[in-house]
Amino acid sequence: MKHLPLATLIAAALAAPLASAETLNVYNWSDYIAEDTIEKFTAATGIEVNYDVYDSNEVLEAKMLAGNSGYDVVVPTSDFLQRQIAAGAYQPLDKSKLGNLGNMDADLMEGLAGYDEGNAHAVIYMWGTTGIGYNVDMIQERLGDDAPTDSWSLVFDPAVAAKLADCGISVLDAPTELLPAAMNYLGLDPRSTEKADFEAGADLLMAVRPYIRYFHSSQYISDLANGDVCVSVGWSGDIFQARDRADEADNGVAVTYVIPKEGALQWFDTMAIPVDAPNPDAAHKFIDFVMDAQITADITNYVWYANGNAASMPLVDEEITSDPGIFPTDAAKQNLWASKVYNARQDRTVTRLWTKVKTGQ
Ligand code: SPD
Repeated sequence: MKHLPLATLIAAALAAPLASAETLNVYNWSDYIAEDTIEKFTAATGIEVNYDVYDSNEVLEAKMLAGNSGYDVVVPTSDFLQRQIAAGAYQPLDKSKLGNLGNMDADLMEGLAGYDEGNAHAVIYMWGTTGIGYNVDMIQERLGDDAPTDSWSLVFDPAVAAKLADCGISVLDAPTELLPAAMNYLGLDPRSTEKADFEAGADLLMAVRPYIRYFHSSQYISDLANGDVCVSVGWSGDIFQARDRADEADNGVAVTYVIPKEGALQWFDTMAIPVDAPNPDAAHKFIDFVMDAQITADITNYVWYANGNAASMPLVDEEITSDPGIFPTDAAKQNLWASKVYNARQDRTVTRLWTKVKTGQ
Protein backbone atom coordinates (compact mmCIF):
# COMPACT_ATOMS: atom_id res chain seq x y z
CA MET A 1 0.00 0.00 0.00
CA LYS A 2 1.22 3.43 -0.85
CA HIS A 3 2.03 5.59 2.26
CA LEU A 4 0.63 9.10 2.15
CA PRO A 5 2.52 11.97 3.82
CA LEU A 6 1.24 12.87 7.31
CA ALA A 7 0.21 16.39 6.18
CA THR A 8 -1.99 14.88 3.48
CA LEU A 9 -3.68 12.53 5.95
CA ILE A 10 -4.32 15.40 8.40
CA ALA A 11 -5.75 17.58 5.63
CA ALA A 12 -8.03 14.74 4.53
CA ALA A 13 -9.22 14.12 8.09
CA LEU A 14 -9.99 17.82 8.57
CA ALA A 15 -11.84 17.99 5.28
CA ALA A 16 -13.94 14.88 5.92
CA PRO A 17 -16.64 16.39 8.17
CA LEU A 18 -17.11 19.27 5.72
CA ALA A 19 -17.41 16.94 2.77
CA SER A 20 -20.10 14.93 4.52
CA ALA A 21 -22.10 17.94 5.82
CA GLU A 22 -25.64 17.95 4.46
CA THR A 23 -26.35 20.77 2.05
CA LEU A 24 -29.43 22.43 0.66
CA ASN A 25 -29.52 24.55 -2.50
CA VAL A 26 -32.07 27.35 -2.41
CA TYR A 27 -32.93 29.61 -5.36
CA ASN A 28 -35.04 32.60 -4.33
CA TRP A 29 -35.88 36.10 -5.52
CA SER A 30 -33.35 38.79 -4.59
CA ASP A 31 -34.13 40.95 -1.54
CA TYR A 32 -36.66 38.40 -0.34
CA ILE A 33 -35.50 36.91 2.96
CA ALA A 34 -34.59 38.14 6.44
CA GLU A 35 -30.92 38.65 7.23
CA ASP A 36 -30.81 35.75 9.69
CA THR A 37 -33.23 33.17 8.19
CA ILE A 38 -30.55 30.99 6.61
CA GLU A 39 -28.25 31.24 9.61
CA LYS A 40 -31.10 30.18 11.92
CA PHE A 41 -32.02 27.25 9.64
CA THR A 42 -28.46 25.96 9.70
CA ALA A 43 -28.26 26.40 13.48
CA ALA A 44 -31.54 24.47 13.90
CA THR A 45 -30.80 21.63 11.48
CA GLY A 46 -27.05 21.48 10.83
CA ILE A 47 -27.82 21.75 7.11
CA GLU A 48 -25.57 24.13 5.19
CA VAL A 49 -27.36 26.28 2.61
CA ASN A 50 -26.15 27.47 -0.78
CA TYR A 51 -28.36 30.45 -1.49
CA ASP A 52 -28.67 31.92 -5.01
CA VAL A 53 -30.99 34.66 -6.24
CA TYR A 54 -32.83 35.73 -9.41
CA ASP A 55 -35.22 38.53 -10.28
CA SER A 56 -37.30 37.07 -13.08
CA ASN A 57 -39.79 34.22 -13.40
CA GLU A 58 -38.56 33.66 -16.94
CA VAL A 59 -35.03 32.98 -15.69
CA LEU A 60 -36.32 30.51 -13.09
CA GLU A 61 -38.60 28.87 -15.65
CA ALA A 62 -35.76 28.29 -18.10
CA LYS A 63 -33.83 26.44 -15.39
CA MET A 64 -36.84 24.42 -14.22
CA LEU A 65 -37.79 23.32 -17.73
CA ALA A 66 -34.21 22.44 -18.64
CA GLY A 67 -33.92 20.26 -15.52
CA ASN A 68 -30.83 19.38 -13.48
CA SER A 69 -30.80 22.82 -11.90
CA GLY A 70 -29.29 21.38 -8.73
CA TYR A 71 -31.76 23.37 -6.64
CA ASP A 72 -33.79 21.87 -3.79
CA VAL A 73 -36.16 24.76 -3.12
CA VAL A 74 -37.28 27.42 -5.61
CA VAL A 75 -39.85 30.21 -5.44
CA PRO A 76 -42.02 30.44 -8.58
CA THR A 77 -44.96 32.84 -8.85
CA SER A 78 -48.33 31.06 -8.99
CA ASP A 79 -49.02 31.38 -12.74
CA PHE A 80 -45.54 30.17 -13.67
CA LEU A 81 -45.87 27.45 -11.03
CA GLN A 82 -48.97 26.09 -12.76
CA ARG A 83 -47.27 25.89 -16.14
CA GLN A 84 -44.18 24.29 -14.64
CA ILE A 85 -46.25 21.72 -12.72
CA ALA A 86 -47.91 20.79 -16.00
CA ALA A 87 -44.43 20.29 -17.47
CA GLY A 88 -43.55 17.94 -14.60
CA ALA A 89 -40.99 20.28 -13.08
CA TYR A 90 -42.00 19.82 -9.42
CA GLN A 91 -42.44 16.89 -7.08
CA PRO A 92 -45.50 16.53 -4.86
CA LEU A 93 -44.90 17.75 -1.31
CA ASP A 94 -44.76 15.11 1.40
CA LYS A 95 -47.16 16.80 3.79
CA SER A 96 -46.28 14.37 6.60
CA LYS A 97 -42.98 16.29 6.75
CA LEU A 98 -44.65 19.71 6.96
CA GLY A 99 -45.83 20.00 10.55
CA ASN A 100 -46.28 23.76 10.22
CA LEU A 101 -48.70 23.52 7.31
CA GLY A 102 -51.56 24.29 9.70
CA ASN A 103 -50.08 27.79 10.16
CA MET A 104 -51.02 28.75 6.63
CA ASP A 105 -53.99 30.97 5.81
CA ALA A 106 -56.70 28.60 4.54
CA ASP A 107 -58.31 31.18 2.22
CA LEU A 108 -55.04 32.14 0.57
CA MET A 109 -54.04 28.49 0.15
CA GLU A 110 -57.42 27.85 -1.44
CA GLY A 111 -56.66 30.68 -3.85
CA LEU A 112 -53.34 29.05 -4.66
CA ALA A 113 -55.17 25.75 -5.28
CA GLY A 114 -56.52 27.41 -8.44
CA TYR A 115 -52.97 27.09 -9.79
CA ASP A 116 -51.92 23.91 -7.97
CA GLU A 117 -54.81 21.54 -7.41
CA GLY A 118 -55.08 20.40 -3.81
CA ASN A 119 -51.97 22.45 -2.95
CA ALA A 120 -50.07 19.33 -3.93
CA HIS A 121 -46.79 20.96 -4.98
CA ALA A 122 -46.33 24.31 -3.28
CA VAL A 123 -47.03 26.55 -0.31
CA ILE A 124 -47.29 30.33 -0.31
CA TYR A 125 -44.11 32.18 0.56
CA MET A 126 -45.04 35.86 0.18
CA TRP A 127 -47.57 37.80 -1.86
CA GLY A 128 -47.85 41.32 -3.15
CA THR A 129 -48.99 43.65 -5.88
CA THR A 130 -47.34 45.23 -8.91
CA GLY A 131 -47.80 48.98 -8.67
CA ILE A 132 -45.89 52.23 -8.70
CA GLY A 133 -43.18 53.61 -6.45
CA TYR A 134 -42.28 57.25 -6.75
CA ASN A 135 -40.11 59.98 -5.32
CA VAL A 136 -42.54 62.39 -3.69
CA ASP A 137 -40.48 65.58 -4.12
CA MET A 138 -39.24 64.95 -7.66
CA ILE A 139 -42.79 64.30 -8.86
CA GLN A 140 -44.11 67.39 -7.07
CA GLU A 141 -41.37 69.54 -8.63
CA ARG A 142 -42.21 68.36 -12.14
CA LEU A 143 -45.98 67.89 -12.03
CA GLY A 144 -47.13 70.07 -9.12
CA ASP A 145 -50.19 69.41 -7.02
CA ASP A 146 -52.10 67.86 -9.92
CA ALA A 147 -49.65 64.98 -10.30
CA PRO A 148 -51.71 61.82 -10.97
CA THR A 149 -49.91 59.89 -8.24
CA ASP A 150 -52.83 57.54 -7.69
CA SER A 151 -52.96 56.45 -11.32
CA TRP A 152 -51.11 54.47 -13.96
CA SER A 153 -51.16 57.80 -15.87
CA LEU A 154 -47.91 58.55 -14.07
CA VAL A 155 -46.26 56.02 -16.38
CA PHE A 156 -48.70 55.33 -19.22
CA ASP A 157 -49.75 58.87 -20.18
CA PRO A 158 -47.08 60.06 -22.64
CA ALA A 159 -47.64 63.73 -21.69
CA VAL A 160 -46.99 62.92 -18.02
CA ALA A 161 -44.16 60.47 -18.62
CA ALA A 162 -42.38 63.01 -20.84
CA LYS A 163 -42.13 65.37 -17.88
CA LEU A 164 -40.54 62.64 -15.75
CA ALA A 165 -38.00 61.39 -18.28
CA ASP A 166 -35.21 63.55 -16.85
CA CYS A 167 -35.55 62.17 -13.31
CA GLY A 168 -35.93 58.59 -14.55
CA ILE A 169 -38.72 56.08 -15.06
CA SER A 170 -37.89 52.39 -14.56
CA VAL A 171 -40.12 49.47 -15.40
CA LEU A 172 -39.97 45.81 -14.37
CA ASP A 173 -38.57 43.48 -16.99
CA ALA A 174 -41.71 41.39 -16.58
CA PRO A 175 -43.78 41.14 -19.76
CA THR A 176 -46.60 39.09 -18.21
CA GLU A 177 -47.16 41.92 -15.74
CA LEU A 178 -46.54 45.06 -17.80
CA LEU A 179 -48.67 44.18 -20.82
CA PRO A 180 -51.74 43.38 -18.66
CA ALA A 181 -51.21 46.61 -16.68
CA ALA A 182 -51.16 48.58 -19.94
CA MET A 183 -54.22 46.69 -21.21
CA ASN A 184 -56.07 47.45 -17.97
CA TYR A 185 -55.21 51.16 -18.30
CA LEU A 186 -56.77 51.11 -21.76
CA GLY A 187 -59.98 49.68 -20.32
CA LEU A 188 -59.28 46.19 -21.64
CA ASP A 189 -59.44 43.02 -19.53
CA PRO A 190 -55.94 42.60 -18.01
CA ARG A 191 -56.51 38.83 -18.09
CA SER A 192 -57.36 38.82 -21.77
CA THR A 193 -55.31 36.50 -23.95
CA GLU A 194 -56.47 38.05 -27.24
CA LYS A 195 -53.59 38.92 -29.52
CA ALA A 196 -55.20 42.27 -30.38
CA ASP A 197 -55.32 43.18 -26.69
CA PHE A 198 -51.67 42.28 -26.15
CA GLU A 199 -50.85 44.42 -29.19
CA ALA A 200 -52.86 47.36 -27.84
CA GLY A 201 -50.95 47.12 -24.54
CA ALA A 202 -47.64 47.00 -26.40
CA ASP A 203 -48.63 50.04 -28.49
CA LEU A 204 -49.31 51.99 -25.29
CA LEU A 205 -45.92 50.97 -23.92
CA MET A 206 -44.28 52.00 -27.20
CA ALA A 207 -45.84 55.46 -26.83
CA VAL A 208 -44.07 55.99 -23.50
CA ARG A 209 -40.96 54.00 -24.44
CA PRO A 210 -38.87 57.14 -25.16
CA TYR A 211 -39.33 58.21 -21.53
CA ILE A 212 -38.41 54.88 -19.89
CA ARG A 213 -34.82 54.86 -18.69
CA TYR A 214 -34.52 51.11 -18.15
CA PHE A 215 -36.23 47.74 -17.79
CA HIS A 216 -34.94 45.87 -14.75
CA SER A 217 -36.53 43.97 -11.88
CA SER A 218 -34.25 44.62 -8.91
CA GLN A 219 -32.00 47.62 -9.59
CA TYR A 220 -34.86 50.03 -8.89
CA ILE A 221 -34.74 49.39 -5.15
CA SER A 222 -31.42 51.15 -4.68
CA ASP A 223 -32.08 53.67 -7.49
CA LEU A 224 -35.34 54.83 -5.92
CA ALA A 225 -33.70 54.94 -2.49
CA ASN A 226 -30.83 57.08 -3.80
CA GLY A 227 -32.98 59.39 -5.93
CA ASP A 228 -31.46 58.00 -9.15
CA VAL A 229 -34.91 57.29 -10.60
CA CYS A 230 -38.15 59.05 -9.66
CA VAL A 231 -40.77 56.49 -10.77
CA SER A 232 -40.61 52.70 -10.81
CA VAL A 233 -43.20 50.19 -11.83
CA GLY A 234 -42.29 47.61 -9.22
CA TRP A 235 -43.29 45.04 -6.63
CA SER A 236 -44.88 46.33 -3.43
CA GLY A 237 -42.32 45.14 -0.87
CA ASP A 238 -39.39 46.22 -3.02
CA ILE A 239 -40.68 49.80 -3.06
CA PHE A 240 -41.13 49.71 0.70
CA GLN A 241 -37.55 48.44 1.01
CA ALA A 242 -36.45 51.44 -1.09
CA ARG A 243 -38.34 53.75 1.26
CA ASP A 244 -36.75 52.04 4.24
CA ARG A 245 -33.24 52.32 2.80
CA ALA A 246 -33.73 56.04 2.10
CA ASP A 247 -35.01 56.55 5.64
CA GLU A 248 -32.03 54.71 7.10
CA ALA A 249 -29.60 56.66 4.94
CA ASP A 250 -31.36 59.84 6.05
CA ASN A 251 -30.69 61.17 2.55
CA GLY A 252 -33.80 63.32 2.22
CA VAL A 253 -35.41 60.99 -0.36
CA ALA A 254 -39.10 60.26 0.31
CA VAL A 255 -40.43 57.19 -1.52
CA THR A 256 -44.06 56.10 -1.64
CA TYR A 257 -45.82 53.04 -3.07
CA VAL A 258 -49.28 53.20 -4.61
CA ILE A 259 -51.69 50.60 -5.93
CA PRO A 260 -53.10 52.65 -8.83
CA LYS A 261 -56.82 53.38 -8.71
CA GLU A 262 -57.35 51.58 -12.04
CA GLY A 263 -56.17 48.36 -10.39
CA ALA A 264 -53.10 46.15 -10.20
CA LEU A 265 -51.88 42.58 -10.40
CA GLN A 266 -51.95 40.60 -7.16
CA TRP A 267 -49.56 37.67 -7.19
CA PHE A 268 -48.41 34.82 -4.94
CA ASP A 269 -44.87 33.52 -4.75
CA THR A 270 -44.59 29.92 -3.62
CA MET A 271 -42.01 27.45 -2.33
CA ALA A 272 -41.69 24.29 -4.40
CA ILE A 273 -39.27 21.38 -4.78
CA PRO A 274 -37.92 20.57 -8.27
CA VAL A 275 -38.62 17.02 -9.38
CA ASP A 276 -34.89 16.26 -9.54
CA ALA A 277 -33.89 18.07 -6.33
CA PRO A 278 -30.72 16.50 -4.90
CA ASN A 279 -31.94 16.72 -1.30
CA PRO A 280 -35.75 16.67 -1.07
CA ASP A 281 -35.67 15.75 2.60
CA ALA A 282 -33.72 18.91 3.48
CA ALA A 283 -36.03 20.85 1.14
CA HIS A 284 -39.05 19.76 3.20
CA LYS A 285 -37.20 20.74 6.39
CA PHE A 286 -36.50 24.19 4.93
CA ILE A 287 -40.08 24.77 3.78
CA ASP A 288 -41.38 23.66 7.17
CA PHE A 289 -38.85 25.90 8.93
CA VAL A 290 -39.98 28.92 6.91
CA MET A 291 -43.62 28.13 7.73
CA ASP A 292 -42.84 28.60 11.43
CA ALA A 293 -44.89 31.63 12.52
CA GLN A 294 -41.95 33.58 13.94
CA ILE A 295 -39.65 32.84 10.98
CA THR A 296 -42.26 33.99 8.45
CA ALA A 297 -43.04 37.08 10.54
CA ASP A 298 -39.32 37.91 10.65
CA ILE A 299 -39.17 37.66 6.85
CA THR A 300 -42.22 39.88 6.35
CA ASN A 301 -40.90 42.39 8.87
CA TYR A 302 -37.64 42.55 6.90
CA VAL A 303 -38.81 42.47 3.27
CA TRP A 304 -42.14 44.33 3.65
CA TYR A 305 -44.16 41.69 1.77
CA ALA A 306 -47.40 40.17 3.01
CA ASN A 307 -47.22 36.43 3.63
CA GLY A 308 -49.61 33.48 3.54
CA ASN A 309 -49.04 32.42 7.13
CA ALA A 310 -52.04 33.21 9.36
CA ALA A 311 -50.20 32.23 12.55
CA SER A 312 -47.47 34.78 11.83
CA MET A 313 -49.80 37.78 11.62
CA PRO A 314 -49.82 38.69 15.34
CA LEU A 315 -46.00 38.77 15.13
CA VAL A 316 -45.88 41.10 12.11
CA ASP A 317 -45.16 44.77 12.82
CA GLU A 318 -48.29 46.90 12.98
CA GLU A 319 -46.63 49.39 10.64
CA ILE A 320 -46.82 46.65 8.01
CA THR A 321 -50.22 45.12 8.75
CA SER A 322 -51.85 48.57 8.75
CA ASP A 323 -50.30 49.75 5.48
CA PRO A 324 -52.80 49.62 2.58
CA GLY A 325 -49.93 49.31 0.11
CA ILE A 326 -49.06 45.95 1.67
CA PHE A 327 -52.49 44.79 2.83
CA PRO A 328 -54.87 46.48 0.36
CA THR A 329 -58.18 47.90 1.58
CA ASP A 330 -61.38 46.10 0.62
CA ALA A 331 -62.04 48.85 -1.94
CA ALA A 332 -58.60 48.42 -3.52
CA LYS A 333 -59.05 44.63 -3.53
CA GLN A 334 -62.01 45.05 -5.89
CA ASN A 335 -59.61 46.25 -8.58
CA LEU A 336 -56.89 43.65 -8.17
CA TRP A 337 -56.57 40.95 -10.76
CA ALA A 338 -54.91 37.55 -10.57
CA SER A 339 -52.15 36.28 -12.84
CA LYS A 340 -53.29 34.57 -16.00
CA VAL A 341 -51.50 31.45 -17.19
CA TYR A 342 -50.50 31.76 -20.85
CA ASN A 343 -50.19 28.85 -23.23
CA ALA A 344 -47.15 28.51 -25.48
CA ARG A 345 -48.67 30.50 -28.35
CA GLN A 346 -49.77 33.36 -26.10
CA ASP A 347 -46.37 33.30 -24.44
CA ARG A 348 -44.64 33.67 -27.82
CA THR A 349 -46.84 36.66 -28.66
CA VAL A 350 -46.06 38.32 -25.33
CA THR A 351 -42.33 37.64 -25.68
CA ARG A 352 -42.24 39.03 -29.23
CA LEU A 353 -44.12 42.19 -28.25
CA TRP A 354 -41.95 42.65 -25.18
CA THR A 355 -38.78 42.51 -27.27
CA LYS A 356 -40.29 45.17 -29.49
CA VAL A 357 -41.13 47.38 -26.52
CA LYS A 358 -37.72 46.98 -24.91
CA THR A 359 -35.78 47.66 -28.06
CA GLY A 360 -38.20 50.45 -29.00
CA GLN A 361 -38.42 49.21 -32.59
N1 SPD B 1 -37.53 41.24 -4.44
C1 SPD B 1 -38.53 40.23 -4.40
C2 SPD B 1 -39.50 40.37 -5.49
C3 SPD B 1 -40.46 39.25 -5.53
C4 SPD B 1 -41.36 39.41 -6.66
N2 SPD B 1 -42.02 38.27 -6.97
C5 SPD B 1 -42.45 38.23 -8.28
C6 SPD B 1 -43.85 38.50 -8.48
C7 SPD B 1 -44.19 38.33 -9.89
N3 SPD B 1 -45.50 38.65 -10.17
